Amino acid sequence: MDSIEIQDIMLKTSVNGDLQKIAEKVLQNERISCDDALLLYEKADLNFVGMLANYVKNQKFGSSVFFNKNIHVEPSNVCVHKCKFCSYYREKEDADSWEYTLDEIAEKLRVIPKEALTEVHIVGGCHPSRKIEYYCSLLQLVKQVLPHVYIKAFTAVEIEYMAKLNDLSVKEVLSMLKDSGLDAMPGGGAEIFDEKLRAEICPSKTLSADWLAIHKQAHLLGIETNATILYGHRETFANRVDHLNRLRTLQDETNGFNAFIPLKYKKENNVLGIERELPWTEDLRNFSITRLFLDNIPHLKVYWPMLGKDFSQITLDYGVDDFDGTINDSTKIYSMAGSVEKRPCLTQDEMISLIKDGNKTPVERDTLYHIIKTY
Ligand code: V47
Ligand code: SF4
Repeated sequence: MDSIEIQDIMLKTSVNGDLQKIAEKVLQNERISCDDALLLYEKADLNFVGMLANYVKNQKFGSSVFFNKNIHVEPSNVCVHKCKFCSYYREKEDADSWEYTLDEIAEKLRVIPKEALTEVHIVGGCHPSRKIEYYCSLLQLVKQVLPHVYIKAFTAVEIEYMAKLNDLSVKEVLSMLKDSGLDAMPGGGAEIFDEKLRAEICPSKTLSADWLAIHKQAHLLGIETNATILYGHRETFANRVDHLNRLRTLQDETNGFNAFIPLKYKKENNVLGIERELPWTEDLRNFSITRLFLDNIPHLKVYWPMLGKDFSQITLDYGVDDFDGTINDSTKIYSMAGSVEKRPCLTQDEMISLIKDGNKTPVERDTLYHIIKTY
């Protein structure tokens, strides 16, 4: 559908003149404001934002949907922070804590066929006694065993903790990790930037301004990163818009974010005490509005282990262009919080079929979004 046809449908169906004006902005490629985004969250129905988000996604990428072949390595679930929404962290003494040695990780990596992946994603808890040498050696090890892969590793929260524990600056930590093989950083730890709410749900965690400063420093060093939002807990629509706006503002400055990943709060096995998770329709609205507001972050990613394969397929009609990744049953963060997929794993063929089912074109990419192959 072109922009004139969409405008026509919007004119015939829209009940609200202000929403109509936002649609016009989007269709004319104009940036929408924070007030616009708030109005969309408060008033727009799913079809309205979905049609616009799909239009924007198609303008940018046509029918392409990107995917990559990756595994997650989670070196330890021991963490000094005790975020209230987290179902993953453990004390060292807990029976179900783990602390993989480099040899144990090497063993897992050595059995993976080379062609099965192009990315290793590494995140874990902020471990109180693992020094930076462990993490540098881990990166070197991955590159030694799988020299062809990109490594996307360590949230800003882990980076901040490494700096503190080793008495180094963030710049020094990032430089050491980059020299050891770090290619990109994931977007975790952003949670919600509103300071008051952040202090309630993750009181000891990296401050919002520091999370942003660490990503800015990474961008300045040439390390591309992702960004996330944790939504569906106690946040207001205004909190979501504020979060997106802080990211959009930083991206205007550095252009270092590749992808944005909305992470839906899952309620199992954590102490936040939210009784009802958001309905699926709100997830779709959130993906759509995010696509409309974040006009400068190219990729909008659905993290399917959390939302499930089938639902994730639907998000591809609501602004999402990136279907992360084959995973190979290698992450526990979400299964411990009650995610839809208990043992997340997709073969390349399954991934391709899932994308093709929705009438889209699967495009395999690497971590930095270089195209590997179109199917
Ligand atoms: O920061 C923790 C979230 C994040 C829960 O950059 C929860 O490519 C929902 O950031 N319910 C870590 N979410 C995971 C992450 C990520 C995942 C996939 C891809 C990328 C990427 C990044 O998981 C944490 C936190 O926001 N989280 N607990 C929970 N109960
Ligand atoms: Fe630790 Fe991350 Fe869990 Fe917070 S969300 S407790 S930082 S593992």
